[in-house]
Amino acid sequence: MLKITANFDAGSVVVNDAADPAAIRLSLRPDNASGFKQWFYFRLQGAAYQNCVMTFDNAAESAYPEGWEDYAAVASYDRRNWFRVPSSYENGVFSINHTPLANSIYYAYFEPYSHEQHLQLLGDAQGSGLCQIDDLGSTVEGRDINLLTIGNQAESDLKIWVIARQHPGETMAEWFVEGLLGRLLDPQDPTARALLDRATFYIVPNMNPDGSVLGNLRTNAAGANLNREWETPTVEKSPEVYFVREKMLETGVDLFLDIHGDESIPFVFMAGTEGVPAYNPRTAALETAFKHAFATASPDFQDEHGYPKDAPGQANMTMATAWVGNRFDCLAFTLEMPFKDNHNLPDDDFGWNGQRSLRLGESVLSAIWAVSADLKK
Ligand code: GEM
Ligand code: ZN
Repeated sequence: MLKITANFDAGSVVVNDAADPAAIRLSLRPDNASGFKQWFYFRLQGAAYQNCVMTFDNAAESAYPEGWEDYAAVASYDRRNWFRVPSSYENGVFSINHTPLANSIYYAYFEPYSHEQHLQLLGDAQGSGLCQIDDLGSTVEGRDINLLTIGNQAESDLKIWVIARQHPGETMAEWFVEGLLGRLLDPQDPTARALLDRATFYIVPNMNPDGSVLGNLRTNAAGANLNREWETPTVEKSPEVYFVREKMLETGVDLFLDIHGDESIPFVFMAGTEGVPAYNPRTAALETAFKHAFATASPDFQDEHGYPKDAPGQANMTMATAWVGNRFDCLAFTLEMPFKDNHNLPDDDFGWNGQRSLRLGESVLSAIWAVSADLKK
């Protein structure tokens, strides 16, 4: 007898019929308070050595239907090691075709990053002795909005802000922060040590802990897409943005990174602030230098594929990178990692995953170091 459940941290699926392993009929579940859907994460029990065909009948209604093209779901027996499983997208139906080798297996849209892992990340960071944890306020459901401050906070320090996972289904963003933090807090790492001599880092590892636990793709518990709240955030609808933005206005910002995942484009890429009013040749030169240094530090980064450039003055100013880059006239990027794989360096077994996100987070410190001497206005 098969059983499919999702009643756990970040679990999300609608089960229509799980009687026949060859015809398991599922649907994508919408975010708790909005229509966005694409994230799924569920447990299948009782199917050892049975060929299972799991179909999502509403995949064409997902937030990014092109995200199913050339995409494969991830699976795990132990919730630590995740691998890609045979998947296909035809006539609006996304299908997973897999024969589990044990009676308990998990399937997900991408390698999860649990709330327990998030709390452990905070604990480990504080345990380094180099990191101060501050509570900036509470989320819609009353979880803590935590800021990690790393550095001497000297008045002359560069203020480097990194936020991640405004969109909770983009779990690669928090894997990335784990990598960045691990290197930044390594007292043996020369780049980290030299950076902390001239910069204080302000890092929010998860901007959307409620949406993460709820198994949402794009919104917080109140149905807000946090990356559209940066012009007029409110404590009621988008406290996560409201309190972080308040703190930024207090500290100032010399460099800003907003870490995301992209459903459709099979590459690692960045989007800058070319469309904001304050954009100028200095920022343009810094963007070029940063991306060159990043591509040198990590063969997983590239600048050929990505989002279309915004026309001058046409940026969406409700987005974090646009609002911060403009308000502080600073270098600011949205960094995107793929739900699929990096086609420049494909891995057929794992695709893009947590560990590659973590290593990219380590590498970004080299790019920050490369431009750090030129960041002060
Ligand atoms: C984007 S992130 C910002 C996109 N920026 C530009 N210049 N197009 C969003 O918020 O919709 C995609 C994502 O969520 O990762
Ligand atoms: Zn995003």
